[in-house]
Amino acid sequence: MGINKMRFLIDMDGVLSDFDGEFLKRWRERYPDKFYVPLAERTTFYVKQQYPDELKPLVSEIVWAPGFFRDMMPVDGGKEALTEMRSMGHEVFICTSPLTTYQNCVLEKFEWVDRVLGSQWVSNIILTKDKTLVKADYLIDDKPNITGVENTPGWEHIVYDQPYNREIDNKRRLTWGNWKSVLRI
Ligand code: UMP
Ligand code: MG
Repeated sequence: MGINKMRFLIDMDGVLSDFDGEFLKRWRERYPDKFYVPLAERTTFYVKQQYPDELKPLVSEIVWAPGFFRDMMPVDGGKEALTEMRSMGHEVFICTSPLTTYQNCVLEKFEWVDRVLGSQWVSNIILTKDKTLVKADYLIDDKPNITGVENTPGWEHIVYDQPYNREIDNKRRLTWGNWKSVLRI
C-alpha cells in the first residue's frame, strides 16, 4: 500500500522545545517573589505581553540570556512523532523563527536540535522569520496566526495546542498525544 507523501514543517518553540517551561523555571528561580503567569493562565502568545510594563525588560533579559534556548526541555512525544512521520515516508523539516536578538538564540537552536533530536535533524532545520515563504503541505505551530509576505501560503496551519492559542477555532489542532488521528495518517 503506497502512502501519500506529505511535507511537514514542525515548529520548535512551544512544539518540540518547552519555551514556557524554561522561561518559568528561570523566572521563578531568579524572582521567587515577583508576579508570574502560570502556563494554564497564558492568553497571549508572547510571554511579555502578559507581564506589567515594569517587568517586561526582565522578561526579555531571561529570553535573551545565554543558555535559554540551549537548555529547554523537549516537549513529550515530539521527537518520537518526528521520527515516526519520517519513517512513514513523509518529508519532515523543523521550521523555526529566531529572535531578532539573535546572538544566543541562533547557535543554541542548532545545538538543541543536535543534542535532543540528533545530528541527522540538523540538516533539516529551516530558520526563517517568514514561514509563509516555505513550501509544504502542513505547518504544525503553536503561534495562533502565522503571517508573512505570502498571503496564501501553500501549507495548512495545524495549531499545536497551548493555553495561549485556544481562541483559534477555525483550524485543526493537535498535540503529540493525538497527532495521528488528527492528521488521519
Ligand atoms: N518568542 C518570544 N517570546 C515569547 C514566545 C516566543 O520572544 O513569549 C520568540 C522565540 C522564538 C520565536 O524566536 O518567538 C518563536 O518562534 P516560533 O516558535 O514561532 O518559530
Ligand atoms: Mg512556536
